[in-house]
Amino acid sequence: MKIEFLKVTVECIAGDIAAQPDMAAVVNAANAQLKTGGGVAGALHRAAGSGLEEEGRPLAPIKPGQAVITGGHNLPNRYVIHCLGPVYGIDKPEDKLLADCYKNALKIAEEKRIDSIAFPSISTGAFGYPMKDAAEMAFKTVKEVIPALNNVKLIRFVLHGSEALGIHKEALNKTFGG
Ligand code: AR6
Repeated sequence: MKIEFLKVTVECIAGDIAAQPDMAAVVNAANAQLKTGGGVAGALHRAAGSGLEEEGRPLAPIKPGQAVITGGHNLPNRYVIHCLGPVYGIDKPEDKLLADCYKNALKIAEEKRIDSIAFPSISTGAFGYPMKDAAEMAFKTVKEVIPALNNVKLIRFVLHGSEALGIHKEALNKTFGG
């Protein structure tokens, strides 16, 4: 499912964030140390190889809401933008910190003249953020940022499974529809 808003396409698909060869950048749901982990971080680091962790080491630690950029190493993408999402119930205010992840990632993408960027659903796995709330915050933030974008033309959300896709489709409609 996709929508177009001010010449920027926002789409949701089910899939694997580590298998998006048509995207210039993919976003990592990182840990503060920019090391491999479970979920998204595990998938990206496995596919990228050890060079991703090596490049991340001098950039760590990062804070909740922050984003940093590295190369894609063995991934099919030129860049990885690493965001540290808030741990739900611990890093507060969660909604602002989650919005900061999307804002800061898109800001970096814009600065690097990246035209296509794929996000996972940050914080909704190990970090426990309820997915419906996270999806609504993600799209609200994207909608706010789009008017300032000149280079980014495609923003893709890559969701793990059909339930996650359904939640995101509904939130996308709610945010951009009507
Ligand atoms: N592609 C797309 N989405 C995925 C994939 C994948 N390959 N794998 C999982 N998801 P998480 P967080 C979904 O835990 O909550 C890590 O271990 C998953 O179902 O990756 O921000 C790090 O090291 C969920 O909806 O990220 C950190 O310590 C969403 O992606 C911590 O976990 C995010 O799940 C970050 O936790």
